[in-house]
Amino acid sequence: MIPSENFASKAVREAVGSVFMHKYSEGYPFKRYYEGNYNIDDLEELAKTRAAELFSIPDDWSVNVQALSGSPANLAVYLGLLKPGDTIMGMYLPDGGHLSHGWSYEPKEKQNPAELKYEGGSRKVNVTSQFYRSVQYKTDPETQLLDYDVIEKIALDEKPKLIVTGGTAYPREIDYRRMKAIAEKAGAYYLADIAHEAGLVSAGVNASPVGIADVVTFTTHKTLRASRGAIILGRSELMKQIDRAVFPGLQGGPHNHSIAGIAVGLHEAMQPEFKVYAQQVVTNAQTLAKALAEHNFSIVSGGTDKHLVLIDLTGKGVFGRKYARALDYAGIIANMNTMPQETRPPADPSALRVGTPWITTRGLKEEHMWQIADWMNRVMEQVAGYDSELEFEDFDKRAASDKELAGIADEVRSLCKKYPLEI
Ligand code: DSN
Repeated sequence: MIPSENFASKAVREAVGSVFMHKYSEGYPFKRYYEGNYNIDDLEELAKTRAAELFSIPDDWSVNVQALSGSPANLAVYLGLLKPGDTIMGMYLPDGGHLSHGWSYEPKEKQNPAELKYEGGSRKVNVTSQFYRSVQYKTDPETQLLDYDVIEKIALDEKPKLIVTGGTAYPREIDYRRMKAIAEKAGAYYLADIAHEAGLVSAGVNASPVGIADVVTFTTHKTLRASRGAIILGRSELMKQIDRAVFPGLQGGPHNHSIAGIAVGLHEAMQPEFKVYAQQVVTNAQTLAKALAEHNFSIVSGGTDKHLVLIDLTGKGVFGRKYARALDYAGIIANMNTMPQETRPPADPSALRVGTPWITTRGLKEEHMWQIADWMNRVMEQVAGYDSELEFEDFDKRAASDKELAGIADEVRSLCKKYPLEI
């Protein structure tokens, strides 16, 4: 139930394991540095054409399918459009942003919750904070939503060269038109990173930033359910520089087998059944959020518009790290996560993140979300009874031999057997 994961079809997996893995093809279609690339040229063109069609790009936009994954895709956009030292502005990582949106921090820094701008710290853990100056916007402390007036004020004060939206744990839709207007006022490029929701956007279940933002990046293996990789869509006049940043700026030969898997996955996402799947992903996540709330779990932002649910565990006494491990012993794989107004360390944060892309691929529907919420509640009730002072290693040992958790794992296994992964 990790929201950034999915299970790709046999056809996608066969494409990734195909002979396309053997060929070097530095360059772009029909302009390669190596001979023997006729089939590779056709393959890359096919992937680009399918991406353009699926995401309905305007005539003056173009596509790059060579970036190896989401972080390299974002880095290519920065390398193509910015100079080292320019200011980028993204969402604060603990509120749900992404490392590649300029993350750095100061160890043991106490955050002032009322301060909605974050200027980073000396630990420039991501390359994007080493090469660029980074300022970040936080979510509103009350609503846990983006506050566009605050973002506008920060943008006008800081005059970033590029503003980026998107991330890994923000469960709500983003107002792309408002963000573009803010970027224009501040004189910034606007990059919409839709890695998490690309499949939902392609299916029309979530709004699309294509044609609104200047550039759109996304990974291809999350809700989009293709193979691992990334796609960059953007205004053609900018894509010239971004293409050069991908190759030769950051990479050598593209991973043609990944591009093959992407081309197959894009074809699958064009089928009517994928739209049904994408809608069910969101319906399942919304049902899960509702069912968890009925078990007195606090849901960040009160719900979800997408495929993921962020659970605030501060009222439960068992936080993300221990709860995720206990769920694992009960057959439910999720991940610990930070949350808005986070006060705990990233390695032992306050929240748990769950998602529905993979379980929906299995065929699970609303009634199963109630069952899963019930299991998650039973796990919480069980481990809330442990001594709260237990160190993680001792907690782990106790959970590993907990018969209640093992019993839930048996129930999970029998549901999974009824809904095998066989697309
Ligand atoms: N690692 C991804 C996630 O889990 O959200 C983002 O890159």
